[in-house]
Amino acid sequence: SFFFFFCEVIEGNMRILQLYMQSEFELCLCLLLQIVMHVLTVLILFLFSVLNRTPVHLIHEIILVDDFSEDPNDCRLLTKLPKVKCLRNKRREGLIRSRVRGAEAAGAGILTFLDSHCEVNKDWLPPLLQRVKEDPTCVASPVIDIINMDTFAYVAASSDLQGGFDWSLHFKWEQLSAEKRAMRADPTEPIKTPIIAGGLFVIDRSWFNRLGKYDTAMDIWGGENFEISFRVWMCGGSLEIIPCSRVGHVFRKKHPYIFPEGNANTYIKNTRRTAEVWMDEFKLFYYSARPAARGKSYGDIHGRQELRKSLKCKSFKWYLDNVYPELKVPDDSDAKSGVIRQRQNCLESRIVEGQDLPVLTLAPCSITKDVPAANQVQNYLA
Ligand SMILES: [Mn+2]
Repeated sequence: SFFFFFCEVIEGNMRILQLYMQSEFELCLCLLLQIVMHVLTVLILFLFSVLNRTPVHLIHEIILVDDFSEDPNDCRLLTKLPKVKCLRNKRREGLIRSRVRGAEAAGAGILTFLDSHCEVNKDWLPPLLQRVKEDPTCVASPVIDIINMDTFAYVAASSDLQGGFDWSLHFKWEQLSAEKRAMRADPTEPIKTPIIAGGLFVIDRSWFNRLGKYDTAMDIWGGENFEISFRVWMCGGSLEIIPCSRVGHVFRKKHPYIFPEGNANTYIKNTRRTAEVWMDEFKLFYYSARPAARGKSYGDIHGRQELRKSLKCKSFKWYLDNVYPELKVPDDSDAKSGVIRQRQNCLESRIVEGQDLPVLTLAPCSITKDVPAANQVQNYLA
C-alpha cells in the first residue's frame, strides 16, 4: 500500500520522501507510513516542507486546526512531528473562525497564516519576518506559486503581479501599472498590493488583535481576504508581496468544504458584510455588479462598524485614491447606448405575455436607413 501511495501522486510523494530523508526528525519509517496512510498527501507535504525549509529557531509552534474532519486521529497523529500541535473544532466552523481560534492559541509574537495545502519553498520565511520586524503594521505575503493538483508539479508564478478585483468583489491577479513598474528599482523590492489573494501572510500578533482579527460572523470560506485587506489599508497598515519569498499552493478544482447555505450564498453574505462595513457609498457599485446580493441577509454588522469607528479608519474613497487607483469607478461616460451585434444577429428585447421583465433573444439585425429598430437598441455599461 505504500507503493500504491507512491504511484498515486508521484511528484508530490517524491518531494515528501526527499524532505523526509533530508530531515533530522526521529521518526521511524513505520510511523511515516502510518501517518501517510491516515492523512492527505498535501498535509504531509505541507508539514515536511515547513519543518525542513524553515530555520528551526524561527518556529515557535505549528498549530493545525482540524475543522471537524471525519477522523480525529489524523490530526492527532501529526503531533508526533516536532513543533506540531493540533486543535480540533467541535463542529464545522469554516476557515475564518478556525483561523481566529488558531491565532488565539498561538504563543509567538508574530503569526504566520498558511493554508494546509501549501508547500513552502526554500528560505520562504526570513524575508517575510524581516519585513514585519521593520514595520509591524505591514502584512507580508509571499509570491504564490502553483502546484498542480493531479501531478503535484510545482510551477513558478510571475513575481510582478498585484492582487486586484472588480466591483463584484471577484479577486484577480493583475500586472503592475506602468507607473508602479517604473518606480521599482529592484525586482526584490516589496510590491504594495491592494488585496491579498487569500490566507498566506505574516502579521504581528498584537497588530492582528488590535485590527480586530477576522470578522467571525463570516461563514465557511470566501470574501474574508477583501475584509482583512480593506481593514489593514484603511486602518493604518499596508499589504505587501515579498518577491524573495515563495510558497506553492495546491489549486483544487472542487471545493473541499460543504457550504450549508450553498457556495454562492455564502460568498454573497461574506462580501456583503464587507461592502456594508467598509465600502461607504461605493457599495452601490457592488450591488450593481451583484444584483443578487440585494435581498440576501448578512447578519448583524454593528460590532464591525464600531470597530471601524474606534480604529479611526480612513474612507473607502481614500483607499481607492491612494491604494487602488487602477480600479475604475463607473460614471455616466461608461453608459453606452446602441446595438449589440453577433455576426448578422442583434440582441433584441421582447415583451412576453405573462412576464414582468423583457426577454432577451438574438434576432436578425433590423436596421432601416442607418436607424436600428427600437427593441434592438440596448443601454449598457462599457
Ligand atoms: Mn487555499
